[in-house]
Amino acid sequence: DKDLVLTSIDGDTGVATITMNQAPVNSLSLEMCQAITTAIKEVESQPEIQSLVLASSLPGVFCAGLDITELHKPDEKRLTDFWHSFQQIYFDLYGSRLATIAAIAGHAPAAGCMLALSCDYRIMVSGAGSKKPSTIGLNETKLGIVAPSWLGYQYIDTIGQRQAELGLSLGLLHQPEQALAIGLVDELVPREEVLSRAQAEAVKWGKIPAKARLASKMLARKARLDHLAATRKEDNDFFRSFVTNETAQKIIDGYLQSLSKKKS
Ligand code: CO8
Repeated sequence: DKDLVLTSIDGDTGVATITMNQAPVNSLSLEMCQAITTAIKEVESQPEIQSLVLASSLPGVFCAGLDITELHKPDEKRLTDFWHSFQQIYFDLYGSRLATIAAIAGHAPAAGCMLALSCDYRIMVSGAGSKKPSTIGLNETKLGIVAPSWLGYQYIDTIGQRQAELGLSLGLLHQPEQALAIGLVDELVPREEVLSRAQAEAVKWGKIPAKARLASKMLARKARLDHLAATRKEDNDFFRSFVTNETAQKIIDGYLQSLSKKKS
């Protein structure tokens, strides 16, 4: 069995790196969500580790978002488990005691953007000189689906109400320079520097006194995390009824076909 996620720890700096490793696009299947959660928990269980980089082993993609095949003609039980495991990443990553740095060296649409938003700091590959720059954003509305409220609030809390309203309503996927301009990412660097810059940034964050750093993070995030914890089941019920609806199924079916036709 291939590892969906690879974890490494730099013995000198104490920085952990979790690398998503599911070709072709690191889409979030049930198993991928579970593997990410397991990896975060394993790192967190090591008290000497203070910071974590989230990266991708794929050259042009950070994470393509939810695995759309999970949403297509789903089995009810699996769909429930799937959404539960996606919510779990939000709890584990957005609420992590670790300082978390996203190394975004490729596309990060929808739930891929959610992974980045769940980190404390985002470093993205620059678009300069690239014919097909990577993009990041919440494109759900373009697909006729809607981001869950907790993801919408991560967006609002990060880039502010106006930019989030525009981005969510229009389903915008931002090129790197634009993502930097609206505060969706914090830094742009050339492709070959994304990982090393993220690891260096993780060293810096790891040196901040951990209790004070975590308390500050929770100041901004705890109410959101508590809200989802209190409404987790309703959120799952809403998701299932939305996705299993006939109209949504038609959209998902069409989108899957358009994705796999793209190549030919
Ligand atoms: N899920 C499953 N398979 C996917 C996905 C995905 N999200 N994305 C791509 N694939 C598949 C393609 O179908 C293709 O398969 P095949 O080789 O069999 O034809 C393969 O991966 C490679 O894809 P591409 O050729 O498109 O790869 P590129 O490197 O050219 O492009 C991109 C990479 C830019 C990531 C592109 O694949 C893309 O745009 N993917 C779709 C991204 C997207 O729209 N994701 C949204 C997912 S929905 C989501 O996350 C919503 C969260 C909230 C949902 C709430 C619901 C109620």
